[in-house]
Amino acid sequence: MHTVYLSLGTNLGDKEQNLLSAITEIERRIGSIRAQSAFHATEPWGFESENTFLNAALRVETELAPLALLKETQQIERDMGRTQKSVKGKYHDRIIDIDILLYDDQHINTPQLTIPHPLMYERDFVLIPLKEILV
Ligand code: PH2
Ligand code: MG
Ligand code: MG
Repeated sequence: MHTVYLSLGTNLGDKEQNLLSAITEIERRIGSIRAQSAFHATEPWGFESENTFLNAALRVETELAPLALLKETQQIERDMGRTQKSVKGKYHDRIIDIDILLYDDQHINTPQLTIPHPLMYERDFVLIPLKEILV
């Protein structure tokens, strides 16, 4: 069993419902949620938008290997209606974003996946929820 920390973010539609739906799908398809932060209203970071965010962090126990976990989080994003992906630091408004922050104490550097998440230490919208649940 592996311990992973995920960051969730949304700035379109019913944001609270988007986080709740993502959490339900994560529990169903990825593993047991061991801890959940509060939902934090945050300003867009790294791009301009009139749509503010709701962000949260989760600690999850999963059997999935890192790339299988990535596939599952991306599938949940698509199933919830996300279309555009961020490319080269160009961000877009989104229904849901699920990012893998930490996977046990592993360091992973592949073209598809970098863990720990390379920008997490620069982002208060990640660090503040994460701090609530980090053990
Ligand atoms: N996600 C981004 C870029 N900027 N800003 C906030 N407040 N919350 C996010 O989740 C977020 C962001 C890229 O995924
Ligand atoms: Mg992201
Ligand atoms: Mg993402």
